[in-house]
This record gives sequence, structure tokens and C-alpha cells, in this order.
Amino acid sequence: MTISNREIAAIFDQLADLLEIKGENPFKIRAYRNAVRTIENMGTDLSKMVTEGIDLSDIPTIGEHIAQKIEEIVKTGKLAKLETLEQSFPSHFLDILHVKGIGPKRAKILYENLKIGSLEELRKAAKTHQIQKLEGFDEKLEHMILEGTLLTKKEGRRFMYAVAESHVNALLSYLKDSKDALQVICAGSFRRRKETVGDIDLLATSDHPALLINHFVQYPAIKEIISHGETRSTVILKNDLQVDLRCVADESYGAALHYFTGSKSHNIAIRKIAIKMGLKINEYGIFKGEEKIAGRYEKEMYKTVGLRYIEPELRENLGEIEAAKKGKLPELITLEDVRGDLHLHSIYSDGHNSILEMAQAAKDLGYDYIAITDHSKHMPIVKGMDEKKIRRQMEEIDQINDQLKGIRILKSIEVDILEDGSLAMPDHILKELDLVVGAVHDKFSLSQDKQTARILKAMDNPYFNILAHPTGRLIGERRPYDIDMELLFKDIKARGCFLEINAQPKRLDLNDIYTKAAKEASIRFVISTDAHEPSQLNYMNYGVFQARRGWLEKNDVLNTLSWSEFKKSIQRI
Ligand code: DGT
Ligand code: CA
Ligand code: CA
Repeated sequence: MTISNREIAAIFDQLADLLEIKGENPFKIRAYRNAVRTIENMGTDLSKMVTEGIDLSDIPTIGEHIAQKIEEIVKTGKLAKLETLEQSFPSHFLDILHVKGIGPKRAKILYENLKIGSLEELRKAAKTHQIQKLEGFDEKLEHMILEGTLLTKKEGRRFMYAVAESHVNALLSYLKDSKDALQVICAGSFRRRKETVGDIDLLATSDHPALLINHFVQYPAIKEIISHGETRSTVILKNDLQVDLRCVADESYGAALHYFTGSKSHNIAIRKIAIKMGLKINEYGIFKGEEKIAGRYEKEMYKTVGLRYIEPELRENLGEIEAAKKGKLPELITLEDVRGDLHLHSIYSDGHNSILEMAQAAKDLGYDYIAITDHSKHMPIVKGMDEKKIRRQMEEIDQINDQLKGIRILKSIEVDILEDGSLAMPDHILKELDLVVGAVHDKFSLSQDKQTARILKAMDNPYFNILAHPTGRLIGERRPYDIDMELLFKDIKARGCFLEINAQPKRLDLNDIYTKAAKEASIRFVISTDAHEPSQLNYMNYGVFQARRGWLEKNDVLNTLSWSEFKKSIQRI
């Protein structure tokens, strides 16, 4: 791994900040700052220059002393001097330098006077108005710092949709308990069904907003009340999730809902259209001069500017407005369209329940068919199936199919795609299955060439049907592995294979952007839950949301078909 100029500059920048806080020699500090600017603006890679043995001290503003340090950074990836210096400060001290309004000088004052050593402490001090009293600070700056600490926090941490969902449901029912609540809904990225949300944006209508807000701030799971106004409030829950509540009058509900659903860039694009028509649009309504001509219902917000209604999942300004103008919006798939689940585990590998239990639960959900896709044996961490075990499983499935009416259980497997692209189960077994789901479970860091070749090779196998969790990412935990998506799409299409949208809240893989691109490349999908126990069959919802964000219609998704149609569709060419 080579280190970039930008990373090197950042190290010197931190060094200068900390030295300044320590009150070191200003000339030395200025020398580092000058070097930062030079390095940021250089056209050549310092790493490369060091490897080639070029003398860096010839570069203006980089003296011998700094040249030596650059060499150290390039060779070791770090700077010992900075590490020692950092140890003399509280471990999260550097975070506060990222807050708007705080540079080294102010950080020093905060540290020396109030012992502020972390973002958390900074925020508490700002909230309790200890900061405005300090020399060089005032009320306005204190407020800016408070807002800044919230922003930094927000950028740093996003919550999985499913985690936010449980809080949204609880909050909505809590608010509805108040007699002062008329309509209550969650807007923001949550309503757009984004895979992660930064914060929760609640919207309510009320004739007594102040009373409703009073009720809101008494919600039991609140850790901290950030603001408590007449019509709006912001709180932080015990798990650090931020919740905004905004109250408006019923006659502005539609306009406010549209505004707070966003996305911001969608809103801006809609506002531009309104302006062209001589209209004004804001969170209270659409106005022609002084007269309000729309605002009570969200649908009017689109109709008034001459557009068809755009579903929240599409509101990212990624072509939906153009499509609405042309009457070419997709008719998005819904949960009710789904007739089966094609990726399920049982006790034959790492699932928690028997095949019969999984099948019964799926039948109760009204499904027509499911595929049992236990792991092949390759993965050391899961109890996978060898040839003998899968034969036993096939027999058990035959028995259950005879016994349990109203649902069909398909024989399948989640077979490992090995490093060389071969599959971890012999062809004579794969041939007997109704469906083959292939997946990558190891060697995530292969180069793009190798990773892509591996998957393409796997699809050479004529029994391969569906690529499960195609990019392998785990939200907040593991990056997607590096594959050439364009090549993958081409190959999937050419071979008559399909992509899975895996509905596990942590996976949601394929993501929305790739899903849309794959659809444009005429690829079809299955949405599957990868359930390891019956309750996880309900994850289908999340998969459908992701599919909707990827513009998928019923026709794009194979498990909306009957089994016989489905069977025809997966016949490989
Ligand atoms: P998040 O919370 O990061 O997951 O994303 P959002 O989309 O929920 O963003 P948030 O919570 O900052 O704001 C909620 C909505 O409010 C946003 O989607 C659109 C609207 N909004 C916020 N700021 C602006 C703005 O400056 N202009 C316009 N037109 N709309 C805004
Ligand atoms: Ca939000
Ligand atoms: Ca917000």
C-alpha cells in the first residue's frame, strides 16, 4: 500500500495542530503548515519520488528536516513524532478539531480551561453554556459549535434501515397516543427506504403543536434533548440515534411531507420546475403570488408542477423527474407481488430450524414455493453438506412435498464458488437440483481481475442459476469485493443467469445503484431473504424496498412468477 500525498499532508496538518496546542515554536509550526500546502498542490507522488531516491529537500518549503519525515511516512506509513505527541492528549481529542469554528487555538483554550478532550465533552459544555464565557468565545460561536458537534456525529454514524425501523414504529405509536396528534408520519431518508439513515425525521400535524412537542420530549428512550421549541424539537435516543420532530398545520401536511422526505437534491429539482412556472414552493405549500394553491396533500405537490406522483424510493434526482415528465416512471414491485423465497437455510447447514418448519412458516405467509439452499461443505465455519448429506436432504424434501400441501419446496443449494471458479459440489448432484444458487464466501480481497474471472468461470457451469449477495458487502462492516460489474452484467445476461437481491438487513446486496444499472442491462433478479429461521422470512420487505430503490418492476423479478413460469425462465440457453 502506497501512501498518497493527501494522506501525507494530513499527517503534517495534525502534527502542526497538536504542536500549536502545545504552544511550540511558531516558526516550526509555520514550516509544517507551508509544507502541507506544497504537498497538497504537488503533481507528483511523493511515495514514488522516495522510492526512486529523488532528493525531496530540493522541493521549495520542504527542508531536510521535513524531507526526512516524509521518507519515514512513506516507508512506515506513520510518523513516530506524531504518535508520541498524540499520546499526551486524551484519545479522542483530535475529533474536536473537525468541528466547525474550532481550530488549534480554541481547542487549546477549551482544553486548558474546561478539560475538554472529546466531542461528547465539547457538546455538553456548549449545551450548558460554559463555552460562551471563555475568552475569545461568545454566544453565537457557542451555538455554532453545538451544531457542529451534531453534524460531525451525523456524518460519522449511520443506522441500518432495520434498526431505525424499530425506533420509528415505537415513536410513531407513542406520538399517536397523544390527543394532540392528528397525522403522524416518518419522512426523510427513512421514508425513501434508504439502506442506512443518518437520523429520523418525524412529521406531525396538530392544533396544539407545543403540547405535542412536550409529549415528544418525554419519550422514555431519550438520552438528551438537543432543542425544544414550539413547533420543532431534536432529541438523541439512548443508542445515539437523532430524532427530529416537526409540527405543521393540516393544511400544510402535503408540502411539509414532500419537503422533509427529500432528498434535498430531488426537492431542489422540483423547486426549479416550479420557479419556471412562476410558482413558489416551500414546506408550507405551493404559492402563486400570495395565493396558496396546493399544500394539504402530497400528490398535489407533483400535480401542480405538471408531474405524475413520484414514489419516495425514487426521489434521489437520478432520472425520476425526467421519467415523470415523459410518463415513463416504473410501476414499482410490491411485497404482495412476491410468490416465493429462493434462499433459505435449515439445520442441514447453519439454519436453526427443520425444512418442515421453514416450509410451514413460508406457507403461512402465503408463498407458493421456497428453495432450500443449505451451504456446501467447503466453508469451514458452517456445517455444510457433502454429497451424502444433500442426497439425504433431497429425500426429505420429496417426503415433505408429498405430505405438506399448498407449497412447493425446491431442491437447491448455496454452493461455494471456489477461488479458481469451480463449484464446491459435483455436477452430477447440481444437475438433480431444481435451482443452483452460487456465492462467494472467502478470498474477498482478490484483485479485480481475479475476482471477476472467478465468478464468470463459476457461471460457465451450466447448472448455475443465481448469484447470491453479488458484492459480498456487509453494511458498516465489510466493503464489497472488487469486481468489474460491467463484465459481470454482460456475462449474467449472456448465460441466462440472475442476480439476487439479498434482503438481510446487513447485506441488502445488490445495492440500489447497481440494481438500476443491471436492470438497464436487461438483467432479471430474484429477491431472497437468506433466512436462517422462520422469523427472518419477513426480511422480504427490506429486499423489496431495495428493489424499488433500484427501479424494479414486477416483471424484473422472477419470484413474482408461478413455479411453472419460473421454471421455464431459468432454463439456460
Ligand atoms: P439522512 O438523514 O442523512 O439519512 O438523509 P435525509 O434525506 O433524511 O436528510 P436530513 O435528515 O438532513 O433532512 C431531511 C429532509 O429535509 C431532506 O431529505 C430534504 C429536506 N431538507 C433538508 N435540508 C434541506 C435544504 O437545505 N433544502 C431542501 N430543499 N430540502 C432540505
Ligand atoms: Ca434524516
Ligand atoms: Ca434530520
